[in-house]
Amino acid sequence: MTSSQPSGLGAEYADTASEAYRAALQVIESVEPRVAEATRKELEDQRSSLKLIASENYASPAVLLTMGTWFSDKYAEGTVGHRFYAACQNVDTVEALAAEHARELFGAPYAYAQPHSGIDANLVAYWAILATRVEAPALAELGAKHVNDLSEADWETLRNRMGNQRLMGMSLDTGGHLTHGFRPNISGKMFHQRQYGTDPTTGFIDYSAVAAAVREFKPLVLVAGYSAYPRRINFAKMREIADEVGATLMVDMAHFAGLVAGKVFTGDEDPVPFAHVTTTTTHKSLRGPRGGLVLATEEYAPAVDKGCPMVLGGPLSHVMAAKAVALAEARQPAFREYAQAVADNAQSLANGFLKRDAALVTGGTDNHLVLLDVTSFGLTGRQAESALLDAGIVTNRNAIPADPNGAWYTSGIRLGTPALTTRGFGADDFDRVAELVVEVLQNTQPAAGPNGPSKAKYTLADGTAERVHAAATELLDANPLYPGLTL
Ligand code: DSN
Repeated sequence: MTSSQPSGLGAEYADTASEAYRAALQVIESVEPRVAEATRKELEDQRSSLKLIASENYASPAVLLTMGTWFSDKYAEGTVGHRFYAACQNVDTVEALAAEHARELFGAPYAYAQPHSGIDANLVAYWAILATRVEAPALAELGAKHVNDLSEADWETLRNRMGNQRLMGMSLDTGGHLTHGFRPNISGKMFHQRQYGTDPTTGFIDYSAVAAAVREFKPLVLVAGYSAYPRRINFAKMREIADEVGATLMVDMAHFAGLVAGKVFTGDEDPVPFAHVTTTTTHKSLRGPRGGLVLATEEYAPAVDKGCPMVLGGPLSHVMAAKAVALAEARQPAFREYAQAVADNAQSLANGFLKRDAALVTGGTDNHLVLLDVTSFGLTGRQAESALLDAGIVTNRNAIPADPNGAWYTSGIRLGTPALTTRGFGADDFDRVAELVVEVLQNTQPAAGPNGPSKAKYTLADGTAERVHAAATELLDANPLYPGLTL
Protein backbone atom coordinates (compact mmCIF):
# COMPACT_ATOMS: atom_id res chain seq x y z
CA MET A 1 0.00 0.00 0.00
CA THR A 2 1.07 3.61 -0.45
CA SER A 3 1.89 5.65 2.63
CA SER A 4 -1.24 7.77 2.18
CA GLN A 5 -4.35 6.43 3.86
CA PRO A 6 -6.59 4.62 1.40
CA SER A 7 -10.13 6.01 1.25
CA GLY A 8 -11.59 2.56 0.74
CA LEU A 9 -12.88 3.54 -2.69
CA GLY A 10 -9.53 4.20 -4.35
CA ALA A 11 -9.99 7.94 -4.93
CA GLU A 12 -6.21 8.33 -4.61
CA TYR A 13 -5.61 6.19 -7.74
CA ALA A 14 -8.92 6.79 -9.55
CA ASP A 15 -7.34 7.96 -12.83
CA THR A 16 -5.21 4.83 -13.14
CA ALA A 17 -8.14 2.59 -12.18
CA SER A 18 -10.32 4.36 -14.78
CA GLU A 19 -7.78 3.58 -17.49
CA ALA A 20 -7.62 -0.04 -16.37
CA TYR A 21 -11.39 -0.49 -16.38
CA ARG A 22 -11.86 1.30 -19.70
CA ALA A 23 -9.29 -1.01 -21.28
CA ALA A 24 -10.77 -4.11 -19.66
CA LEU A 25 -14.30 -3.26 -20.81
CA GLN A 26 -13.06 -2.59 -24.33
CA VAL A 27 -11.46 -6.05 -24.41
CA ILE A 28 -14.61 -7.71 -23.02
CA GLU A 29 -16.76 -5.79 -25.49
CA SER A 30 -14.79 -7.20 -28.40
CA VAL A 31 -15.84 -10.74 -27.38
CA GLU A 32 -19.28 -10.44 -25.74
CA PRO A 33 -20.62 -6.86 -25.73
CA ARG A 34 -23.63 -7.80 -23.62
CA VAL A 35 -21.37 -8.69 -20.70
CA ALA A 36 -19.53 -5.38 -21.01
CA GLU A 37 -22.88 -3.59 -21.09
CA ALA A 38 -24.20 -5.43 -17.99
CA THR A 39 -20.94 -4.66 -16.17
CA ARG A 40 -21.28 -0.93 -16.90
CA LYS A 41 -24.95 -1.06 -15.93
CA GLU A 42 -24.14 -2.78 -12.62
CA LEU A 43 -21.87 0.11 -11.66
CA GLU A 44 -24.56 2.61 -12.64
CA ASP A 45 -27.17 0.73 -10.58
CA GLN A 46 -24.90 0.48 -7.55
CA ARG A 47 -24.03 4.17 -7.85
CA SER A 48 -27.66 5.21 -8.01
CA SER A 49 -29.25 3.19 -5.20
CA LEU A 50 -29.16 3.33 -1.42
CA LYS A 51 -27.51 0.02 -0.61
CA LEU A 52 -28.59 -0.98 2.87
CA ILE A 53 -28.14 -4.73 2.64
CA ALA A 54 -26.26 -5.46 5.87
CA SER A 55 -24.09 -8.14 4.28
CA GLU A 56 -22.91 -6.06 1.31
CA ASN A 57 -20.19 -3.48 0.84
CA TYR A 58 -18.01 -1.92 -1.87
CA ALA A 59 -14.50 -3.31 -2.28
CA SER A 60 -11.74 -0.97 -3.43
CA PRO A 61 -10.70 -0.95 -7.10
CA ALA A 62 -7.36 -2.44 -5.93
CA VAL A 63 -9.24 -5.45 -4.54
CA LEU A 64 -11.53 -5.71 -7.58
CA LEU A 65 -8.70 -5.42 -10.11
CA THR A 66 -6.70 -8.10 -8.30
CA MET A 67 -9.44 -10.62 -9.10
CA GLY A 68 -9.19 -10.15 -12.86
CA THR A 69 -5.91 -11.96 -13.50
CA TRP A 70 -4.37 -15.19 -14.73
CA PHE A 71 -4.31 -16.58 -11.20
CA SER A 72 -7.81 -17.70 -12.21
CA ASP A 73 -6.23 -20.15 -14.66
CA LYS A 74 -4.24 -22.13 -12.10
CA TYR A 75 -5.22 -25.29 -10.27
CA ALA A 76 -3.74 -25.45 -6.77
CA GLU A 77 -5.55 -28.09 -4.73
CA GLY A 78 -3.80 -28.74 -1.45
CA THR A 79 -2.27 -26.13 0.79
CA VAL A 80 0.70 -23.77 0.82
CA GLY A 81 3.84 -25.78 0.04
CA HIS A 82 1.88 -29.03 -0.32
CA ARG A 83 -0.07 -29.03 -3.57
CA PHE A 84 -1.52 -31.76 -5.75
CA TYR A 85 -0.42 -29.74 -8.82
CA ALA A 86 2.93 -28.53 -10.08
CA ALA A 87 4.00 -24.90 -10.53
CA CYS A 88 2.05 -23.40 -7.64
CA GLN A 89 4.83 -21.18 -6.35
CA ASN A 90 3.00 -17.91 -7.06
CA VAL A 91 -0.27 -19.22 -5.65
CA ASP A 92 1.73 -20.18 -2.54
CA THR A 93 2.94 -16.57 -2.33
CA VAL A 94 -0.53 -14.99 -2.44
CA GLU A 95 -2.21 -17.60 -0.25
CA ALA A 96 0.54 -17.26 2.36
CA LEU A 97 0.21 -13.46 2.22
CA ALA A 98 -3.56 -13.60 2.71
CA ALA A 99 -3.10 -15.95 5.68
CA GLU A 100 -0.32 -13.80 7.16
CA HIS A 101 -2.43 -10.63 6.96
CA ALA A 102 -5.40 -12.47 8.49
CA ARG A 103 -3.31 -13.83 11.37
CA GLU A 104 -1.81 -10.41 12.09
CA LEU A 105 -5.08 -8.53 11.74
CA PHE A 106 -7.10 -10.82 13.99
CA GLY A 107 -4.32 -12.07 16.28
CA ALA A 108 -5.05 -15.67 15.31
CA PRO A 109 -2.49 -18.49 15.53
CA TYR A 110 -3.58 -19.88 12.15
CA ALA A 111 -5.59 -18.64 9.13
CA TYR A 112 -6.93 -20.49 6.09
CA ALA A 113 -7.69 -18.30 3.09
CA GLN A 114 -9.21 -20.81 0.67
CA PRO A 115 -12.97 -20.95 1.41
CA HIS A 116 -14.98 -19.67 -1.53
CA SER A 117 -17.77 -18.35 0.69
CA GLY A 118 -18.99 -18.20 4.27
CA ILE A 119 -20.95 -21.43 3.90
CA ASP A 120 -17.81 -23.16 2.61
CA ALA A 121 -15.83 -21.76 5.54
CA ASN A 122 -18.40 -23.18 7.96
CA LEU A 123 -18.33 -26.59 6.25
CA VAL A 124 -14.53 -26.64 6.44
CA ALA A 125 -14.78 -25.76 10.13
CA TYR A 126 -17.39 -28.45 10.88
CA TRP A 127 -15.33 -31.15 9.16
CA ALA A 128 -12.20 -29.96 10.93
CA ILE A 129 -13.97 -30.19 14.28
CA LEU A 130 -15.28 -33.69 13.48
CA ALA A 131 -11.83 -34.77 12.27
CA THR A 132 -10.11 -33.39 15.38
CA ARG A 133 -12.65 -34.37 18.00
CA VAL A 134 -14.02 -37.65 16.61
CA GLU A 135 -11.98 -39.12 13.77
CA ALA A 136 -8.44 -38.63 15.15
CA PRO A 137 -9.16 -40.08 18.62
CA ALA A 138 -11.03 -43.05 17.08
CA LEU A 139 -8.11 -43.79 14.75
CA ALA A 140 -5.71 -43.58 17.70
CA GLU A 141 -7.94 -45.89 19.73
CA LEU A 142 -7.96 -48.41 16.87
CA GLY A 143 -4.22 -48.09 16.31
CA ALA A 144 -4.74 -46.85 12.73
CA LYS A 145 -3.11 -43.88 10.99
CA HIS A 146 -5.60 -43.46 8.17
CA VAL A 147 -9.22 -44.38 7.45
CA ASN A 148 -7.99 -46.64 4.63
CA ASP A 149 -6.27 -48.80 7.27
CA LEU A 150 -9.58 -49.64 8.99
CA SER A 151 -11.54 -52.83 8.57
CA GLU A 152 -15.00 -52.39 7.04
CA ALA A 153 -16.58 -52.95 10.48
CA ASP A 154 -14.38 -50.33 12.20
CA TRP A 155 -14.98 -47.88 9.37
CA GLU A 156 -18.74 -48.34 9.76
CA THR A 157 -18.43 -47.71 13.50
CA LEU A 158 -16.41 -44.55 12.88
CA ARG A 159 -18.83 -43.31 10.21
CA ASN A 160 -21.70 -43.77 12.62
CA ARG A 161 -19.81 -41.92 15.32
CA MET A 162 -18.97 -39.04 12.95
CA GLY A 163 -22.60 -38.87 11.83
CA ASN A 164 -24.08 -38.84 15.31
CA GLN A 165 -22.58 -35.72 16.79
CA ARG A 166 -24.51 -32.74 18.13
CA LEU A 167 -24.46 -29.11 17.17
CA MET A 168 -26.21 -26.15 18.73
CA GLY A 169 -26.49 -22.71 17.15
CA MET A 170 -28.75 -19.68 17.17
CA SER A 171 -32.10 -20.17 15.45
CA LEU A 172 -32.73 -18.54 12.11
CA ASP A 173 -35.69 -16.44 13.26
CA THR A 174 -33.73 -14.96 16.16
CA GLY A 175 -30.84 -13.92 13.92
CA GLY A 176 -28.72 -17.06 13.41
CA HIS A 177 -27.63 -18.33 10.03
CA LEU A 178 -28.89 -21.29 7.98
CA THR A 179 -25.56 -23.03 8.49
CA HIS A 180 -25.78 -22.85 12.28
CA GLY A 181 -27.89 -26.00 12.49
CA PHE A 182 -31.11 -24.95 10.72
CA ARG A 183 -32.69 -28.34 10.05
CA PRO A 184 -33.32 -27.91 6.29
CA ASN A 185 -29.65 -26.91 5.83
CA ILE A 186 -26.83 -29.43 5.54
CA SER A 187 -25.58 -28.33 8.99
CA GLY A 188 -28.89 -29.44 10.48
CA LYS A 189 -28.70 -32.74 8.64
CA MET A 190 -25.08 -33.74 9.23
CA PHE A 191 -25.47 -33.12 12.97
CA HIS A 192 -28.17 -33.82 15.50
CA GLN A 193 -29.17 -30.22 15.99
CA ARG A 194 -30.88 -28.09 18.55
CA GLN A 195 -31.11 -24.32 18.50
CA TYR A 196 -31.02 -21.59 21.10
CA GLY A 197 -33.00 -18.40 20.70
CA THR A 198 -33.26 -15.01 22.30
CA ASP A 199 -35.29 -13.73 25.21
CA PRO A 200 -38.88 -13.40 23.91
CA THR A 201 -39.39 -10.11 25.74
CA THR A 202 -36.13 -8.27 25.07
CA GLY A 203 -34.88 -10.02 21.93
CA PHE A 204 -31.41 -10.22 23.54
CA ILE A 205 -29.40 -13.43 24.00
CA ASP A 206 -30.08 -14.76 27.50
CA TYR A 207 -26.77 -16.38 28.43
CA SER A 208 -28.21 -18.32 31.35
CA ALA A 209 -30.88 -19.81 29.04
CA VAL A 210 -28.17 -20.72 26.50
CA ALA A 211 -26.11 -22.30 29.28
CA ALA A 212 -29.10 -24.35 30.46
CA ALA A 213 -29.86 -25.53 26.91
CA VAL A 214 -26.21 -26.45 26.33
CA ARG A 215 -26.02 -28.30 29.65
CA GLU A 216 -29.05 -30.33 28.67
CA PHE A 217 -28.10 -31.06 25.03
CA LYS A 218 -24.31 -31.35 25.47
CA PRO A 219 -23.33 -30.48 21.91
CA LEU A 220 -19.95 -31.27 20.40
CA VAL A 221 -20.11 -27.89 18.64
CA LEU A 222 -21.55 -24.69 20.04
CA VAL A 223 -21.93 -22.03 17.34
CA ALA A 224 -22.07 -18.33 18.13
CA GLY A 225 -22.56 -15.62 15.54
CA TYR A 226 -25.43 -14.22 13.50
CA SER A 227 -26.76 -12.75 10.30
CA ALA A 228 -29.56 -10.64 11.70
CA TYR A 229 -29.03 -10.12 15.45
CA PRO A 230 -28.55 -6.40 16.04
CA ARG A 231 -26.46 -6.78 19.20
CA ARG A 232 -22.95 -7.71 20.30
CA ILE A 233 -22.12 -11.11 21.79
CA ASN A 234 -20.07 -11.77 24.90
CA PHE A 235 -17.74 -14.48 23.61
CA ALA A 236 -16.04 -14.98 26.97
CA LYS A 237 -19.42 -16.12 28.29
CA MET A 238 -20.03 -18.34 25.26
CA ARG A 239 -16.63 -19.98 25.79
CA GLU A 240 -17.44 -20.58 29.46
CA ILE A 241 -20.71 -22.21 28.42
CA ALA A 242 -18.94 -24.39 25.84
CA ASP A 243 -16.21 -25.39 28.29
CA GLU A 244 -18.72 -26.55 30.84
CA VAL A 245 -19.74 -29.43 28.55
CA GLY A 246 -16.50 -29.81 26.63
CA ALA A 247 -17.98 -28.34 23.43
CA THR A 248 -15.89 -26.76 20.70
CA LEU A 249 -16.81 -23.09 20.37
CA MET A 250 -17.12 -22.06 16.75
CA VAL A 251 -17.81 -18.41 16.01
CA ASP A 252 -19.13 -17.28 12.65
CA MET A 253 -18.17 -13.60 12.53
CA ALA A 254 -19.06 -13.14 8.86
CA HIS A 255 -21.25 -10.13 9.57
CA PHE A 256 -19.08 -8.30 12.05
CA ALA A 257 -15.51 -9.27 11.02
CA GLY A 258 -14.93 -5.64 9.98
CA LEU A 259 -15.83 -4.46 13.46
CA VAL A 260 -13.39 -7.00 14.94
CA ALA A 261 -10.67 -6.01 12.45
CA GLY A 262 -11.33 -2.33 13.14
CA LYS A 263 -11.10 -2.87 16.92
CA VAL A 264 -14.65 -1.77 17.62
CA PHE A 265 -15.31 -5.19 19.13
CA THR A 266 -12.55 -5.80 21.66
CA GLY A 267 -12.20 -7.70 24.95
CA ASP A 268 -15.07 -10.12 25.49
CA GLU A 269 -16.66 -8.96 22.20
CA ASP A 270 -13.68 -10.09 20.11
CA PRO A 271 -14.37 -13.75 19.29
CA VAL A 272 -10.89 -14.76 18.18
CA PRO A 273 -9.25 -15.23 21.61
CA PHE A 274 -12.24 -17.28 22.83
CA ALA A 275 -13.26 -19.44 19.87
CA HIS A 276 -11.51 -22.67 18.95
CA VAL A 277 -12.46 -21.98 15.34
CA THR A 278 -13.63 -18.67 13.86
CA THR A 279 -15.09 -18.36 10.38
CA THR A 280 -15.91 -15.32 8.31
CA THR A 281 -16.69 -14.04 4.89
CA THR A 282 -14.37 -11.43 3.46
CA HIS A 283 -16.88 -9.31 1.53
CA LYS A 284 -19.23 -7.97 4.21
CA SER A 285 -18.06 -5.44 6.82
CA LEU A 286 -14.48 -6.59 6.10
CA ARG A 287 -14.82 -4.94 2.65
CA GLY A 288 -12.85 -7.49 0.65
CA PRO A 289 -13.56 -9.81 -2.28
CA ARG A 290 -16.40 -12.33 -2.17
CA GLY A 291 -15.01 -15.29 -0.20
CA GLY A 292 -14.33 -16.84 3.20
CA LEU A 293 -11.65 -17.37 5.82
CA VAL A 294 -11.17 -19.75 8.73
CA LEU A 295 -9.10 -18.85 11.80
CA ALA A 296 -8.17 -21.57 14.26
CA THR A 297 -6.15 -22.52 17.28
CA GLU A 298 -3.09 -24.76 16.81
CA GLU A 299 -5.24 -27.74 17.83
CA TYR A 300 -7.66 -27.38 14.92
CA ALA A 301 -5.23 -25.91 12.34
CA PRO A 302 -4.00 -29.21 10.80
CA ALA A 303 -7.56 -30.36 10.06
CA VAL A 304 -8.64 -26.96 8.72
CA ASP A 305 -5.58 -26.93 6.48
CA LYS A 306 -6.95 -30.04 4.74
CA GLY A 307 -10.08 -28.12 3.69
CA CYS A 308 -9.19 -28.51 0.01
CA PRO A 309 -9.82 -31.03 -1.45
CA MET A 310 -11.57 -32.50 1.64
CA VAL A 311 -14.51 -30.09 1.41
CA LEU A 312 -13.58 -27.39 -1.08
CA GLY A 313 -12.95 -27.45 -4.81
CA GLY A 314 -9.78 -25.95 -6.26
CA PRO A 315 -8.82 -22.71 -4.57
CA LEU A 316 -9.73 -19.46 -6.30
CA SER A 317 -6.20 -18.10 -6.36
CA HIS A 318 -7.23 -14.80 -7.94
CA VAL A 319 -9.65 -14.26 -5.04
CA MET A 320 -7.04 -15.28 -2.45
CA ALA A 321 -4.76 -12.63 -3.99
CA ALA A 322 -7.58 -10.10 -3.58
CA LYS A 323 -8.09 -11.24 0.03
CA ALA A 324 -4.42 -10.43 0.67
CA VAL A 325 -4.93 -6.93 -0.75
CA ALA A 326 -8.15 -6.34 1.20
CA LEU A 327 -6.63 -7.58 4.46
CA ALA A 328 -3.62 -5.31 3.89
CA GLU A 329 -6.12 -2.44 3.53
CA ALA A 330 -7.90 -3.50 6.73
CA ARG A 331 -4.59 -3.28 8.59
CA GLN A 332 -4.34 0.45 7.77
CA PRO A 333 -5.34 2.91 10.52
CA ALA A 334 -8.08 4.30 8.24
CA PHE A 335 -9.94 1.01 8.51
CA ARG A 336 -10.39 1.53 12.25
CA GLU A 337 -12.01 4.89 11.57
CA TYR A 338 -14.24 3.21 9.02
CA ALA A 339 -15.29 0.45 11.43
CA GLN A 340 -16.10 2.96 14.17
CA ALA A 341 -18.15 4.99 11.68
CA VAL A 342 -20.08 1.83 10.70
CA ALA A 343 -21.11 1.33 14.33
CA ASP A 344 -21.83 5.04 14.95
CA ASN A 345 -23.92 5.23 11.80
CA ALA A 346 -25.95 2.19 12.86
CA GLN A 347 -26.77 4.04 16.09
CA SER A 348 -27.92 7.03 14.09
CA LEU A 349 -30.02 4.85 11.78
CA ALA A 350 -31.63 3.11 14.77
CA ASN A 351 -32.34 6.41 16.53
CA GLY A 352 -33.78 7.76 13.28
CA PHE A 353 -36.29 4.92 13.26
CA LEU A 354 -37.10 5.06 16.96
CA LYS A 355 -37.80 8.80 16.95
CA ARG A 356 -40.25 8.18 14.08
CA ASP A 357 -41.99 5.47 16.13
CA ALA A 358 -40.80 2.53 14.02
CA ALA A 359 -40.29 -0.70 15.97
CA LEU A 360 -36.85 -2.31 16.07
CA VAL A 361 -36.09 -5.83 17.26
CA THR A 362 -34.26 -5.46 20.63
CA GLY A 363 -35.18 -1.76 20.60
CA GLY A 364 -31.99 -0.68 18.82
CA THR A 365 -28.52 -1.83 17.82
CA ASP A 366 -24.95 -1.88 18.98
CA ASN A 367 -23.41 -3.41 15.87
CA HIS A 368 -23.75 -2.61 12.16
CA LEU A 369 -27.37 -3.56 11.52
CA VAL A 370 -30.93 -2.86 12.55
CA LEU A 371 -33.91 -5.16 12.20
CA LEU A 372 -37.07 -3.19 11.53
CA ASP A 373 -40.35 -4.88 12.48
CA VAL A 374 -42.68 -3.81 9.67
CA THR A 375 -45.84 -5.28 11.18
CA SER A 376 -46.44 -1.87 12.79
CA PHE A 377 -46.85 -0.54 9.22
CA GLY A 378 -49.32 -3.34 8.48
CA LEU A 379 -46.89 -4.90 5.98
CA THR A 380 -44.98 -8.11 5.45
CA GLY A 381 -41.23 -7.99 4.92
CA ARG A 382 -41.78 -8.92 1.29
CA GLN A 383 -44.15 -5.99 0.67
CA ALA A 384 -41.83 -3.57 2.47
CA GLU A 385 -38.74 -4.80 0.59
CA SER A 386 -40.47 -4.39 -2.78
CA ALA A 387 -41.89 -0.94 -2.02
CA LEU A 388 -38.48 0.29 -0.81
CA LEU A 389 -36.86 -1.04 -3.97
CA ASP A 390 -39.35 0.94 -6.06
CA ALA A 391 -37.94 4.04 -4.38
CA GLY A 392 -34.31 3.04 -5.00
CA ILE A 393 -33.68 1.73 -1.47
CA VAL A 394 -32.11 -1.74 -1.51
CA THR A 395 -32.76 -3.76 1.65
CA ASN A 396 -33.65 -7.36 2.34
CA ARG A 397 -36.62 -8.85 4.08
CA ASN A 398 -35.75 -10.90 7.12
CA ALA A 399 -37.55 -13.00 9.70
CA ILE A 400 -38.05 -11.54 13.15
CA PRO A 401 -38.28 -13.69 16.31
CA ALA A 402 -41.34 -16.00 16.19
CA ASP A 403 -42.17 -14.50 12.82
CA PRO A 404 -45.90 -14.84 12.02
CA ASN A 405 -45.14 -14.67 8.27
CA GLY A 406 -42.43 -17.35 8.15
CA ALA A 407 -39.00 -17.21 6.53
CA TRP A 408 -40.19 -16.41 2.99
CA TYR A 409 -42.57 -13.44 3.42
CA THR A 410 -41.20 -12.44 6.84
CA SER A 411 -42.14 -9.48 9.03
CA GLY A 412 -38.84 -7.66 9.09
CA ILE A 413 -36.47 -5.58 7.05
CA ARG A 414 -32.77 -5.83 7.79
CA LEU A 415 -30.69 -2.71 7.15
CA GLY A 416 -26.94 -2.32 7.59
CA THR A 417 -24.48 0.55 7.45
CA PRO A 418 -21.21 -0.95 6.05
CA ALA A 419 -21.77 -0.11 2.37
CA LEU A 420 -23.04 3.46 2.66
CA THR A 421 -20.39 4.20 5.30
CA THR A 422 -17.78 3.20 2.71
CA ARG A 423 -19.38 5.80 0.41
CA GLY A 424 -18.85 8.40 3.13
CA PHE A 425 -22.33 8.65 4.64
CA GLY A 426 -22.28 10.11 8.16
CA ALA A 427 -24.68 10.16 11.10
CA ASP A 428 -26.95 12.89 9.67
CA ASP A 429 -27.18 11.06 6.35
CA PHE A 430 -28.33 7.90 8.14
CA ASP A 431 -30.97 9.86 10.04
CA ARG A 432 -32.24 11.04 6.65
CA VAL A 433 -32.13 7.43 5.36
CA ALA A 434 -34.38 6.39 8.27
CA GLU A 435 -36.75 9.23 7.39
CA LEU A 436 -36.93 8.11 3.75
CA VAL A 437 -37.51 4.45 4.68
CA VAL A 438 -40.33 5.45 7.04
CA GLU A 439 -41.83 7.71 4.36
CA VAL A 440 -41.99 4.79 1.91
CA LEU A 441 -43.45 2.36 4.45
CA GLN A 442 -46.07 4.85 5.63
CA ASN A 443 -47.17 5.25 2.03
CA THR A 444 -47.37 1.52 1.29
CA GLN A 445 -50.58 -0.46 1.63
CA PRO A 446 -51.07 -4.21 1.40
CA ALA A 447 -53.08 -5.17 -1.67
CA ALA A 448 -55.12 -8.20 -2.63
CA GLY A 449 -54.11 -10.67 -5.32
CA PRO A 450 -56.50 -12.47 -7.68
CA ASN A 451 -57.29 -14.99 -4.92
CA GLY A 452 -57.74 -12.59 -2.02
CA PRO A 453 -55.32 -11.17 0.57
CA SER A 454 -51.68 -11.42 -0.47
CA LYS A 455 -48.45 -11.26 1.51
CA ALA A 456 -46.58 -10.02 -1.55
CA LYS A 457 -48.86 -7.48 -3.26
CA TYR A 458 -48.86 -3.83 -2.26
CA THR A 459 -49.58 -0.36 -3.55
CA LEU A 460 -47.34 2.63 -3.09
CA ALA A 461 -49.05 6.02 -2.95
CA ASP A 462 -48.61 8.05 -6.13
CA GLY A 463 -45.46 10.14 -6.26
CA THR A 464 -43.78 8.46 -3.27
CA ALA A 465 -41.22 6.48 -5.25
CA GLU A 466 -40.22 9.52 -7.32
CA ARG A 467 -40.04 11.86 -4.29
CA VAL A 468 -37.96 9.46 -2.21
CA HIS A 469 -35.74 8.51 -5.12
CA ALA A 470 -34.97 12.19 -5.71
CA ALA A 471 -34.10 12.69 -2.03
CA ALA A 472 -31.94 9.56 -2.04
CA THR A 473 -30.14 10.80 -5.16
CA GLU A 474 -29.14 13.97 -3.32
CA LEU A 475 -27.52 11.87 -0.60
CA LEU A 476 -25.85 9.60 -3.14
CA ASP A 477 -24.51 12.48 -5.22
CA ALA A 478 -22.95 14.00 -2.11
CA ASN A 479 -21.18 10.69 -1.41
CA PRO A 480 -20.18 9.27 -4.80
CA LEU A 481 -19.31 5.63 -5.30
CA TYR A 482 -15.78 5.26 -6.69
CA PRO A 483 -15.20 9.02 -7.00
CA GLY A 484 -13.12 9.88 -10.03
CA LEU A 485 -13.70 6.51 -11.67
CA THR A 486 -14.95 7.06 -15.22
CA LEU A 487 -15.61 4.29 -17.71
N1 DSN B 1 -26.25 -14.01 2.72
C1 DSN B 1 -25.64 -13.57 3.95
C2 DSN B 1 -26.41 -12.50 4.58
O1 DSN B 1 -27.04 -11.75 3.85
O2 DSN B 1 -26.38 -12.34 5.79
C3 DSN B 1 -25.41 -14.68 4.88
O3 DSN B 1 -25.25 -15.87 4.18
